[in-house]
Amino acid sequence: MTAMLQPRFAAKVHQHAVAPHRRYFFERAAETMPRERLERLQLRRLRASLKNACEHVPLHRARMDAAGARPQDVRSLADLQRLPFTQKTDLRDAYPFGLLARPRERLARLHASSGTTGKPTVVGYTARDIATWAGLMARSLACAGARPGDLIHNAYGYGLFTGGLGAHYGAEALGATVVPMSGGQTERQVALLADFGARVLCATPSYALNIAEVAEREGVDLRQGALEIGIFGAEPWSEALRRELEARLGLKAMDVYGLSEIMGPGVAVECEAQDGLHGWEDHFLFEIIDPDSGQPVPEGQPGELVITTLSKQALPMIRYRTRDITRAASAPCACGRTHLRLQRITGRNDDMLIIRGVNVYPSQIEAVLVGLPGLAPHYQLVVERRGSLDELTVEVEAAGDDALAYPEIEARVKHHIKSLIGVSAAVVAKRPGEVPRSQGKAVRVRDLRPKTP
Ligand code: DLL
Repeated sequence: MTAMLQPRFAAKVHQHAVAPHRRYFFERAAETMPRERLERLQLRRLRASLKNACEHVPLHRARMDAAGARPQDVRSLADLQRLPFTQKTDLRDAYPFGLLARPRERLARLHASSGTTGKPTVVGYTARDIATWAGLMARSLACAGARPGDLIHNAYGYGLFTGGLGAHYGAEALGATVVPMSGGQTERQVALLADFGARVLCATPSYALNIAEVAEREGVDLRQGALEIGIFGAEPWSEALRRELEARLGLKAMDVYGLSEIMGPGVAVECEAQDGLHGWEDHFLFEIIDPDSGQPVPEGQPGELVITTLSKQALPMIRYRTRDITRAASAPCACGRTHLRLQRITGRNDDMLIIRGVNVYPSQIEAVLVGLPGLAPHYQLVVERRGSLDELTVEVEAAGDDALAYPEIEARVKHHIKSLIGVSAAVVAKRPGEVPRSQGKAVRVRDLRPKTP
Protein backbone atom coordinates (compact mmCIF):
# COMPACT_ATOMS: atom_id res chain seq x y z
CA MET A 1 0.00 0.00 0.00
CA THR A 2 1.31 3.42 -0.91
CA ALA A 3 0.50 6.70 0.81
CA MET A 4 -2.28 7.12 -1.72
CA LEU A 5 -4.06 4.10 -0.35
CA GLN A 6 -5.04 5.52 3.00
CA PRO A 7 -8.80 5.47 3.52
CA ARG A 8 -9.86 8.76 2.06
CA PHE A 9 -13.57 8.33 1.63
CA ALA A 10 -16.05 11.02 2.30
CA ALA A 11 -18.73 9.77 4.67
CA LYS A 12 -21.67 7.97 3.07
CA VAL A 13 -23.91 10.71 4.47
CA HIS A 14 -24.82 13.46 1.99
CA GLN A 15 -26.31 16.85 2.30
CA HIS A 16 -28.94 16.50 -0.40
CA ALA A 17 -31.12 19.42 -1.25
CA VAL A 18 -33.58 16.67 -2.20
CA ALA A 19 -33.54 13.31 -0.41
CA PRO A 20 -32.05 10.80 -2.86
CA HIS A 21 -34.68 8.13 -2.26
CA ARG A 22 -37.65 10.48 -2.84
CA ARG A 23 -39.18 10.29 -6.26
CA TYR A 24 -38.12 13.45 -7.99
CA PHE A 25 -38.83 14.93 -11.39
CA PHE A 26 -36.76 17.76 -12.81
CA GLU A 27 -39.75 18.77 -14.98
CA ARG A 28 -42.71 16.91 -13.54
CA ALA A 29 -45.41 18.46 -15.75
CA ALA A 30 -43.56 17.65 -18.98
CA GLU A 31 -42.41 14.20 -17.87
CA THR A 32 -45.83 13.01 -16.72
CA MET A 33 -47.93 14.81 -19.33
CA PRO A 34 -51.03 12.80 -20.34
CA ARG A 35 -50.44 11.19 -23.76
CA GLU A 36 -53.22 13.11 -25.48
CA ARG A 37 -51.75 16.45 -24.48
CA LEU A 38 -48.27 15.25 -25.28
CA GLU A 39 -49.34 14.29 -28.80
CA ARG A 40 -51.04 17.67 -29.35
CA LEU A 41 -47.82 19.37 -28.26
CA GLN A 42 -45.80 17.12 -30.57
CA LEU A 43 -47.94 17.97 -33.59
CA ARG A 44 -47.70 21.71 -32.91
CA ARG A 45 -43.94 21.51 -32.48
CA LEU A 46 -43.51 19.21 -35.49
CA ARG A 47 -45.18 21.71 -37.81
CA ALA A 48 -43.02 24.56 -36.47
CA SER A 49 -39.87 22.47 -36.75
CA LEU A 50 -40.64 21.43 -40.34
CA LYS A 51 -41.28 25.08 -41.20
CA ASN A 52 -37.92 26.03 -39.70
CA ALA A 53 -36.17 23.25 -41.66
CA CYS A 54 -37.85 24.04 -44.98
CA GLU A 55 -37.42 27.80 -44.72
CA HIS A 56 -33.73 27.71 -43.85
CA VAL A 57 -32.20 24.48 -45.15
CA PRO A 58 -32.20 23.95 -48.94
CA LEU A 59 -31.71 20.17 -48.62
CA HIS A 60 -34.78 19.74 -46.40
CA ARG A 61 -36.83 22.00 -48.67
CA ALA A 62 -35.82 20.04 -51.79
CA ARG A 63 -36.50 16.66 -50.15
CA MET A 64 -39.88 17.77 -48.82
CA ASP A 65 -40.81 19.17 -52.26
CA ALA A 66 -39.79 15.92 -53.93
CA ALA A 67 -41.96 13.99 -51.45
CA GLY A 68 -44.86 16.38 -52.17
CA ALA A 69 -45.03 17.29 -48.48
CA ARG A 70 -45.44 20.82 -47.11
CA PRO A 71 -45.20 21.62 -43.38
CA GLN A 72 -48.70 23.13 -43.40
CA ASP A 73 -50.12 19.88 -44.83
CA VAL A 74 -48.99 17.86 -41.85
CA ARG A 75 -52.28 17.43 -39.97
CA SER A 76 -51.55 14.46 -37.73
CA LEU A 77 -48.55 12.63 -36.35
CA ALA A 78 -49.35 9.78 -38.76
CA ASP A 79 -48.40 12.14 -41.61
CA LEU A 80 -44.80 11.77 -40.46
CA GLN A 81 -44.67 8.55 -42.52
CA ARG A 82 -44.91 10.61 -45.69
CA LEU A 83 -41.85 12.72 -44.90
CA PRO A 84 -38.38 12.00 -46.31
CA PHE A 85 -35.55 10.48 -44.25
CA THR A 86 -32.28 12.24 -43.38
CA GLN A 87 -29.04 10.25 -43.08
CA LYS A 88 -25.54 10.69 -41.73
CA THR A 89 -24.23 11.02 -45.30
CA ASP A 90 -26.43 14.14 -45.70
CA LEU A 91 -24.47 15.76 -42.86
CA ARG A 92 -21.17 14.67 -44.39
CA ASP A 93 -22.14 15.91 -47.85
CA ALA A 94 -23.16 19.26 -46.38
CA TYR A 95 -19.87 19.58 -44.44
CA PRO A 96 -19.35 21.72 -42.50
CA PHE A 97 -22.39 23.98 -42.15
CA GLY A 98 -24.78 23.05 -44.98
CA LEU A 99 -27.60 21.65 -42.82
CA LEU A 100 -27.65 24.53 -40.35
CA ALA A 101 -30.87 26.51 -40.15
CA ARG A 102 -29.11 29.52 -38.61
CA PRO A 103 -26.13 31.56 -39.86
CA ARG A 104 -22.86 30.51 -38.22
CA GLU A 105 -22.70 33.89 -36.45
CA ARG A 106 -25.87 33.04 -34.51
CA LEU A 107 -24.52 29.78 -33.10
CA ALA A 108 -23.32 29.46 -29.53
CA ARG A 109 -21.38 26.23 -30.06
CA LEU A 110 -20.19 23.56 -32.47
CA HIS A 111 -19.51 19.89 -31.74
CA ALA A 112 -18.22 17.23 -34.11
CA SER A 113 -17.75 13.48 -34.16
CA SER A 114 -14.70 12.08 -35.84
CA GLY A 115 -16.16 9.10 -37.66
CA THR A 116 -13.93 6.36 -38.98
CA THR A 117 -13.82 7.54 -42.57
CA GLY A 118 -13.83 10.91 -44.28
CA LYS A 119 -14.95 14.22 -42.87
CA PRO A 120 -16.27 14.62 -39.35
CA THR A 121 -19.96 15.20 -38.70
CA VAL A 122 -20.44 18.78 -37.53
CA VAL A 123 -23.40 19.84 -35.40
CA GLY A 124 -24.35 23.35 -34.21
CA TYR A 125 -26.43 24.86 -31.41
CA THR A 126 -27.99 28.26 -30.75
CA ALA A 127 -27.94 29.54 -27.16
CA ARG A 128 -31.55 28.35 -26.88
CA ASP A 129 -30.58 24.88 -28.15
CA ILE A 130 -27.89 24.69 -25.47
CA ALA A 131 -30.42 25.69 -22.80
CA THR A 132 -32.92 23.08 -24.05
CA TRP A 133 -30.19 20.43 -24.05
CA ALA A 134 -29.07 21.36 -20.52
CA GLY A 135 -32.69 21.05 -19.36
CA LEU A 136 -33.13 17.65 -21.01
CA MET A 137 -29.84 16.40 -19.62
CA ALA A 138 -30.77 17.65 -16.12
CA ARG A 139 -34.07 15.81 -16.53
CA SER A 140 -32.18 12.70 -17.59
CA LEU A 141 -29.72 12.84 -14.70
CA ALA A 142 -32.61 13.24 -12.25
CA CYS A 143 -34.53 10.40 -13.93
CA ALA A 144 -31.49 8.17 -13.39
CA GLY A 145 -31.36 9.12 -9.70
CA ALA A 146 -29.13 12.23 -9.47
CA ARG A 147 -30.41 15.04 -7.23
CA PRO A 148 -29.79 18.76 -6.77
CA GLY A 149 -26.93 19.13 -4.32
CA ASP A 150 -25.18 15.94 -5.52
CA LEU A 151 -21.50 15.81 -6.37
CA ILE A 152 -21.25 14.56 -9.96
CA HIS A 153 -17.90 13.29 -11.24
CA ASN A 154 -18.01 13.72 -15.00
CA ALA A 155 -15.57 11.42 -16.83
CA TYR A 156 -17.13 11.83 -20.27
CA GLY A 157 -14.60 13.40 -22.63
CA TYR A 158 -14.72 17.20 -22.89
CA GLY A 159 -14.15 18.76 -26.29
CA LEU A 160 -15.76 18.16 -29.64
CA PHE A 161 -17.47 15.00 -28.26
CA THR A 162 -20.89 15.94 -26.84
CA GLY A 163 -20.56 13.72 -23.76
CA GLY A 164 -18.44 15.96 -21.50
CA LEU A 165 -20.06 19.35 -22.01
CA GLY A 166 -23.52 17.80 -22.42
CA ALA A 167 -23.39 16.11 -19.02
CA HIS A 168 -21.65 19.16 -17.51
CA TYR A 169 -24.34 21.67 -18.47
CA GLY A 170 -27.03 19.20 -17.43
CA ALA A 171 -25.47 18.68 -14.01
CA GLU A 172 -25.23 22.44 -13.45
CA ALA A 173 -28.82 22.95 -14.57
CA LEU A 174 -29.88 20.25 -12.09
CA GLY A 175 -28.21 22.18 -9.27
CA ALA A 176 -25.44 19.66 -8.70
CA THR A 177 -21.73 20.29 -8.13
CA VAL A 178 -19.74 19.07 -11.15
CA VAL A 179 -16.20 17.73 -11.15
CA PRO A 180 -15.20 18.29 -14.81
CA MET A 181 -12.68 15.44 -15.10
CA SER A 182 -13.02 14.38 -18.75
CA GLY A 183 -11.43 11.03 -19.70
CA GLY A 184 -7.89 9.86 -18.92
CA GLN A 185 -5.56 10.30 -15.92
CA THR A 186 -7.32 7.36 -14.36
CA GLU A 187 -5.23 7.19 -11.14
CA ARG A 188 -6.12 10.81 -10.47
CA GLN A 189 -9.79 10.13 -11.20
CA VAL A 190 -9.75 7.34 -8.62
CA ALA A 191 -8.13 9.57 -6.00
CA LEU A 192 -10.60 12.41 -6.58
CA LEU A 193 -13.61 10.07 -6.59
CA ALA A 194 -12.52 8.91 -3.16
CA ASP A 195 -11.41 12.32 -1.79
CA PHE A 196 -14.36 14.41 -2.98
CA GLY A 197 -16.96 11.74 -2.34
CA ALA A 198 -18.95 11.93 -5.58
CA ARG A 199 -22.35 10.26 -5.37
CA VAL A 200 -22.74 10.11 -9.16
CA LEU A 201 -20.24 8.96 -11.80
CA CYS A 202 -20.84 9.84 -15.47
CA ALA A 203 -18.68 7.84 -17.90
CA THR A 204 -18.79 5.41 -20.77
CA PRO A 205 -19.32 1.90 -19.34
CA SER A 206 -15.96 0.75 -20.73
CA TYR A 207 -14.15 3.67 -19.09
CA ALA A 208 -16.02 3.05 -15.82
CA LEU A 209 -14.57 -0.47 -15.96
CA ASN A 210 -11.11 1.01 -16.42
CA ILE A 211 -11.70 3.21 -13.34
CA ALA A 212 -12.81 0.15 -11.34
CA GLU A 213 -9.71 -1.77 -12.35
CA VAL A 214 -7.30 1.06 -11.53
CA ALA A 215 -9.00 1.61 -8.15
CA GLU A 216 -8.56 -2.06 -7.29
CA ARG A 217 -4.91 -1.95 -8.36
CA GLU A 218 -4.33 1.14 -6.23
CA GLY A 219 -6.03 -0.49 -3.24
CA VAL A 220 -8.85 2.06 -3.18
CA ASP A 221 -12.16 0.36 -2.43
CA LEU A 222 -14.69 2.58 -4.19
CA ARG A 223 -17.48 0.25 -3.04
CA GLN A 224 -17.04 1.56 0.48
CA GLY A 225 -17.18 5.17 -0.68
CA ALA A 226 -19.92 7.63 -1.51
CA LEU A 227 -20.67 6.43 -5.06
CA GLU A 228 -24.28 5.39 -5.52
CA ILE A 229 -25.15 5.94 -9.16
CA GLY A 230 -23.36 5.45 -12.46
CA ILE A 231 -24.85 7.16 -15.51
CA PHE A 232 -23.28 5.25 -18.36
CA GLY A 233 -23.74 5.51 -22.12
CA ALA A 234 -22.28 6.60 -25.48
CA GLU A 235 -21.59 2.98 -26.53
CA PRO A 236 -23.41 -0.35 -26.55
CA TRP A 237 -23.03 -2.39 -23.36
CA SER A 238 -24.56 -5.55 -21.96
CA GLU A 239 -26.50 -6.53 -18.83
CA ALA A 240 -23.45 -8.61 -17.91
CA LEU A 241 -21.26 -5.48 -17.91
CA ARG A 242 -23.91 -3.65 -15.88
CA ARG A 243 -23.70 -6.33 -13.16
CA GLU A 244 -19.90 -6.27 -13.29
CA LEU A 245 -19.79 -2.47 -12.86
CA GLU A 246 -22.37 -2.53 -10.08
CA ALA A 247 -20.39 -5.15 -8.16
CA ARG A 248 -16.98 -3.55 -8.63
CA LEU A 249 -17.95 0.09 -8.08
CA GLY A 250 -20.74 -0.39 -5.53
CA LEU A 251 -23.32 1.63 -7.42
CA LYS A 252 -26.49 1.31 -9.46
CA ALA A 253 -25.61 1.50 -13.15
CA MET A 254 -28.08 3.41 -15.34
CA ASP A 255 -28.14 3.60 -19.13
CA VAL A 256 -28.22 6.97 -20.94
CA TYR A 257 -28.53 7.34 -24.71
CA GLY A 258 -28.01 10.13 -27.17
CA LEU A 259 -26.28 11.14 -30.38
CA SER A 260 -24.73 14.38 -31.54
CA GLU A 261 -26.77 14.63 -34.74
CA ILE A 262 -29.93 14.87 -32.63
CA MET A 263 -28.47 16.72 -29.61
CA GLY A 264 -25.95 14.71 -27.56
CA PRO A 265 -26.46 12.76 -24.32
CA GLY A 266 -29.93 13.01 -22.75
CA VAL A 267 -32.17 11.90 -25.62
CA ALA A 268 -33.29 8.86 -23.58
CA VAL A 269 -32.45 7.47 -20.14
CA GLU A 270 -33.46 4.78 -17.66
CA CYS A 271 -35.60 5.52 -14.61
CA GLU A 272 -35.63 3.57 -11.35
CA ALA A 273 -37.95 0.94 -12.91
CA GLN A 274 -35.12 0.07 -15.36
CA ASP A 275 -37.57 -1.23 -17.92
CA GLY A 276 -36.16 0.60 -20.93
CA LEU A 277 -34.97 4.16 -21.53
CA HIS A 278 -37.52 7.00 -21.54
CA GLY A 279 -37.18 8.93 -24.79
CA TRP A 280 -38.17 12.57 -24.25
CA GLU A 281 -41.12 12.83 -26.56
CA ASP A 282 -41.89 16.49 -25.96
CA HIS A 283 -38.66 17.27 -27.86
CA PHE A 284 -38.27 14.28 -30.19
CA LEU A 285 -40.48 11.98 -32.25
CA PHE A 286 -39.31 8.38 -32.19
CA GLU A 287 -40.08 5.74 -34.81
CA ILE A 288 -38.81 2.18 -35.22
CA ILE A 289 -38.56 1.09 -38.83
CA ASP A 290 -37.49 -1.93 -40.80
CA PRO A 291 -34.05 -0.80 -42.05
CA ASP A 292 -34.58 -2.44 -45.45
CA SER A 293 -38.12 -1.41 -46.32
CA GLY A 294 -38.18 1.88 -44.35
CA GLN A 295 -41.65 0.90 -43.06
CA PRO A 296 -42.60 1.05 -39.37
CA VAL A 297 -42.40 -2.26 -37.48
CA PRO A 298 -45.17 -3.32 -35.07
CA GLU A 299 -44.68 -2.05 -31.49
CA GLY A 300 -42.24 -4.20 -29.54
CA GLN A 301 -40.42 -5.48 -32.63
CA PRO A 302 -36.74 -4.64 -33.13
CA GLY A 303 -35.78 -2.18 -35.83
CA GLU A 304 -33.83 0.96 -36.60
CA LEU A 305 -34.50 4.00 -34.48
CA VAL A 306 -35.50 7.11 -36.44
CA ILE A 307 -35.70 10.47 -34.67
CA THR A 308 -37.29 13.78 -35.67
CA THR A 309 -36.38 16.84 -33.60
CA LEU A 310 -39.25 19.05 -32.38
CA SER A 311 -37.48 22.01 -30.82
CA LYS A 312 -34.01 22.34 -32.33
CA GLN A 313 -33.31 25.76 -33.86
CA ALA A 314 -29.87 25.41 -35.43
CA LEU A 315 -30.01 21.80 -36.64
CA PRO A 316 -33.58 20.58 -37.12
CA MET A 317 -33.64 16.93 -38.22
CA ILE A 318 -36.43 15.28 -40.17
CA ARG A 319 -36.67 11.49 -39.67
CA TYR A 320 -32.97 11.01 -38.94
CA ARG A 321 -31.89 7.39 -39.41
CA THR A 322 -29.74 6.68 -36.36
CA ARG A 323 -28.66 3.16 -37.51
CA ASP A 324 -29.19 2.12 -33.87
CA ILE A 325 -31.20 -1.05 -33.30
CA THR A 326 -33.78 -1.14 -30.51
CA ARG A 327 -37.48 -1.75 -29.71
CA ALA A 328 -40.05 0.66 -28.31
CA ALA A 329 -42.86 0.27 -25.76
CA SER A 330 -45.53 2.87 -25.05
CA ALA A 331 -47.26 1.20 -22.05
CA PRO A 332 -47.28 3.38 -18.89
CA CYS A 333 -44.21 3.06 -16.67
CA ALA A 334 -44.23 2.38 -12.93
CA CYS A 335 -42.26 5.60 -12.37
CA GLY A 336 -45.16 7.78 -13.54
CA ARG A 337 -43.47 9.13 -16.65
CA THR A 338 -45.64 8.94 -19.75
CA HIS A 339 -42.86 9.05 -22.34
CA LEU A 340 -42.16 5.90 -24.38
CA ARG A 341 -39.40 3.46 -23.48
CA LEU A 342 -36.66 2.23 -25.77
CA GLN A 343 -34.98 -1.06 -24.98
CA ARG A 344 -31.22 -1.03 -24.43
CA ILE A 345 -29.58 -0.35 -27.81
CA THR A 346 -28.05 -3.62 -29.03
CA GLY A 347 -25.71 -1.94 -31.46
CA ARG A 348 -25.51 -0.04 -34.68
CA ASN A 349 -26.55 -1.48 -37.98
CA ASP A 350 -23.05 -0.64 -39.25
CA ASP A 351 -21.42 -2.61 -36.40
CA MET A 352 -23.30 -5.79 -37.15
CA LEU A 353 -20.97 -8.54 -38.32
CA ILE A 354 -22.11 -11.33 -40.57
CA ILE A 355 -20.01 -14.36 -39.77
CA ARG A 356 -20.84 -17.37 -41.95
CA GLY A 357 -24.36 -16.10 -42.36
CA VAL A 358 -24.97 -15.40 -38.67
CA ASN A 359 -25.65 -11.79 -37.65
CA VAL A 360 -23.76 -10.82 -34.54
CA TYR A 361 -23.28 -7.59 -32.59
CA PRO A 362 -20.19 -7.03 -30.42
CA SER A 363 -22.48 -6.50 -27.39
CA GLN A 364 -23.80 -10.07 -27.79
CA ILE A 365 -20.26 -11.41 -27.53
CA GLU A 366 -19.71 -9.17 -24.50
CA ALA A 367 -22.80 -10.64 -22.83
CA VAL A 368 -21.25 -14.11 -23.16
CA LEU A 369 -17.76 -13.15 -22.00
CA VAL A 370 -18.30 -10.86 -19.03
CA GLY A 371 -18.56 -12.83 -15.83
CA LEU A 372 -17.08 -16.10 -17.18
CA PRO A 373 -14.69 -17.65 -14.62
CA GLY A 374 -11.01 -17.21 -15.44
CA LEU A 375 -11.60 -14.16 -17.67
CA ALA A 376 -11.16 -10.44 -17.14
CA PRO A 377 -14.03 -8.45 -18.74
CA HIS A 378 -11.89 -7.01 -21.56
CA TYR A 379 -12.12 -8.15 -25.15
CA GLN A 380 -11.68 -7.22 -28.78
CA LEU A 381 -13.10 -8.73 -31.93
CA VAL A 382 -10.90 -9.12 -34.98
CA VAL A 383 -12.63 -9.57 -38.34
CA GLU A 384 -10.71 -10.82 -41.35
CA ARG A 385 -11.64 -11.98 -44.81
CA ARG A 386 -10.53 -15.44 -45.90
CA GLY A 387 -11.61 -16.08 -49.47
CA SER A 388 -15.18 -14.88 -49.65
CA LEU A 389 -15.95 -15.51 -45.98
CA ASP A 390 -15.56 -13.26 -42.96
CA GLU A 391 -13.80 -14.87 -40.03
CA LEU A 392 -14.07 -13.75 -36.43
CA THR A 393 -11.38 -14.02 -33.80
CA VAL A 394 -12.34 -13.09 -30.26
CA GLU A 395 -9.43 -11.88 -28.17
CA VAL A 396 -10.19 -12.37 -24.51
CA GLU A 397 -8.07 -11.56 -21.49
CA ALA A 398 -7.20 -14.22 -18.97
CA ALA A 399 -7.56 -13.27 -15.32
CA GLY A 400 -4.35 -15.13 -14.43
CA ASP A 401 -0.78 -15.38 -15.70
CA ASP A 402 -0.65 -19.17 -16.08
CA ALA A 403 -0.36 -19.61 -19.85
CA LEU A 404 -0.80 -23.38 -19.46
CA ALA A 405 -4.44 -22.73 -18.58
CA TYR A 406 -5.07 -20.66 -21.73
CA PRO A 407 -5.97 -23.51 -24.14
CA GLU A 408 -8.71 -24.65 -21.77
CA ILE A 409 -10.02 -21.06 -21.49
CA GLU A 410 -10.01 -20.68 -25.27
CA ALA A 411 -11.90 -23.93 -25.81
CA ARG A 412 -14.48 -23.03 -23.14
CA VAL A 413 -15.12 -19.53 -24.53
CA LYS A 414 -15.37 -20.90 -28.08
CA HIS A 415 -17.95 -23.41 -26.92
CA HIS A 416 -20.01 -20.73 -25.08
CA ILE A 417 -20.02 -18.41 -28.09
CA LYS A 418 -21.07 -21.24 -30.40
CA SER A 419 -23.83 -22.50 -28.15
CA LEU A 420 -25.24 -19.11 -27.09
CA ILE A 421 -24.90 -17.07 -30.29
CA GLY A 422 -24.53 -19.81 -32.89
CA VAL A 423 -21.39 -18.38 -34.43
CA SER A 424 -18.07 -20.18 -34.85
CA ALA A 425 -15.24 -17.93 -33.74
CA ALA A 426 -11.57 -18.50 -33.07
CA VAL A 427 -10.65 -17.50 -29.52
CA VAL A 428 -7.26 -16.24 -28.39
CA ALA A 429 -6.49 -15.76 -24.70
CA LYS A 430 -4.25 -12.76 -23.93
CA ARG A 431 -2.26 -12.16 -20.77
CA PRO A 432 -3.61 -9.80 -18.06
CA GLY A 433 -3.41 -6.18 -19.27
CA GLU A 434 -2.86 -7.07 -22.94
CA VAL A 435 -6.28 -6.08 -24.27
CA PRO A 436 -6.26 -2.25 -24.67
CA ARG A 437 -8.17 -0.33 -21.99
CA SER A 438 -10.82 2.23 -22.89
CA GLN A 439 -10.35 5.97 -22.31
CA GLY A 440 -13.81 6.81 -23.64
CA LYS A 441 -15.64 4.88 -26.30
CA ALA A 442 -14.06 1.42 -26.42
CA VAL A 443 -12.76 0.09 -29.72
CA ARG A 444 -14.46 -3.32 -29.77
CA VAL A 445 -13.77 -4.35 -33.35
CA ARG A 446 -10.54 -4.41 -35.33
CA ASP A 447 -11.71 -4.78 -38.88
CA LEU A 448 -8.88 -6.12 -41.03
CA ARG A 449 -11.04 -6.79 -44.09
CA PRO A 450 -9.92 -5.06 -47.27
CA LYS A 451 -11.72 -1.72 -47.64
CA THR A 452 -14.29 -1.62 -50.41
CA PRO A 453 -13.74 1.60 -52.39
O1 DLL B 1 -22.24 9.23 -27.75
C1 DLL B 1 -23.66 11.02 -27.00
C2 DLL B 1 -23.63 10.48 -25.62
C3 DLL B 1 -22.67 10.92 -24.74
C4 DLL B 1 -24.59 9.58 -25.19
C5 DLL B 1 -22.66 10.46 -23.42
C6 DLL B 1 -24.59 9.10 -23.90
C7 DLL B 1 -23.63 9.55 -23.01
P1 DLL B 1 -22.10 10.32 -30.53
O2 DLL B 1 -20.65 10.40 -30.26
O3 DLL B 1 -22.68 11.10 -31.64
O4 DLL B 1 -22.91 10.80 -29.27
O5 DLL B 1 -22.46 8.79 -30.70
C8 DLL B 1 -23.79 8.40 -30.84
O6 DLL B 1 -23.34 6.24 -29.82
O7 DLL B 1 -25.84 6.57 -32.34
C9 DLL B 1 -25.16 4.98 -30.59
O8 DLL B 1 -24.69 4.18 -31.66
C10 DLL B 1 -24.09 5.07 -29.52
N1 DLL B 1 -24.71 5.20 -28.19
C11 DLL B 1 -24.91 6.32 -27.47
N2 DLL B 1 -25.46 6.01 -26.28
C12 DLL B 1 -25.64 4.66 -26.26
C13 DLL B 1 -26.19 3.73 -25.32
C14 DLL B 1 -22.86 10.24 -28.01
N3 DLL B 1 -26.64 4.11 -24.14
C15 DLL B 1 -23.88 6.89 -30.97
N4 DLL B 1 -26.22 2.43 -25.68
C16 DLL B 1 -25.31 6.42 -31.05
C17 DLL B 1 -25.75 2.01 -26.89
C18 DLL B 1 -25.17 4.15 -27.49
N5 DLL B 1 -25.23 2.84 -27.79
